[in-house]
Amino acid sequence: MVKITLNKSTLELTEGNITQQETDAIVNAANTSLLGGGGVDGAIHRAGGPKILEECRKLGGCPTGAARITTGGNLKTRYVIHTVGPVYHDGKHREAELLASAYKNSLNLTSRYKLKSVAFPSISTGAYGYPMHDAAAIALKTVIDYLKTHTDIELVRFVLFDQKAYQTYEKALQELIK
Ligand code: AR6
Repeated sequence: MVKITLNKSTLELTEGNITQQETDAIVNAANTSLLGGGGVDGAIHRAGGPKILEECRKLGGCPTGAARITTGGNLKTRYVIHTVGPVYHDGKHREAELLASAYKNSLNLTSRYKLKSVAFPSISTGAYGYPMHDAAAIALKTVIDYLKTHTDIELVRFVLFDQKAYQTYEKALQELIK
């Protein structure tokens, strides 16, 4: 596990499963329908039970780069923040801007709900095909910039699903803070 301090907040990288996190909120890498899917999305709905989908249905979808919030259902977290990352084409379709937006809007919701801790998966790097190192640099930079200018969130944790993802984030973080 890697931990760095920014102002009074902690940014953490850990290898693990997002559905097991006890942070106030966890973030879901959803699609624009908000009606479920595979990957992290499937795992969250399976572990969290039907209440999450029930609330999602009432939201009427979510544009790419935006974020919405629901109950955490049966999960250990109070809230699930659903955000939609971009599908990666060639890097020339506003992918970087939309990915940063997905993180920024999720952090804005965390603040608006006065939550102290939030856990993110590596958005867009599975089914949506975003190259992991580029995505990690954008994710980390967006969170670091946010924590430098907002002091309300005490902990932002990245939960990376395997060792390779973890090591890629660790390298991207070193490059950003050196
Ligand atoms: N905990 C943490 N990370 C995970 C977990 C987990 N339980 N499961 C997978 N990952 P993906 P996307 C990692 O495909 O690329 C869905 O069908 C995974 O290894 O879940 O944003 C949605 O409905 C990868 O690095 O999300 C959308 O249609 C990362 O999480 C679409 O996939 C993201 O992979 C979204 O695609």
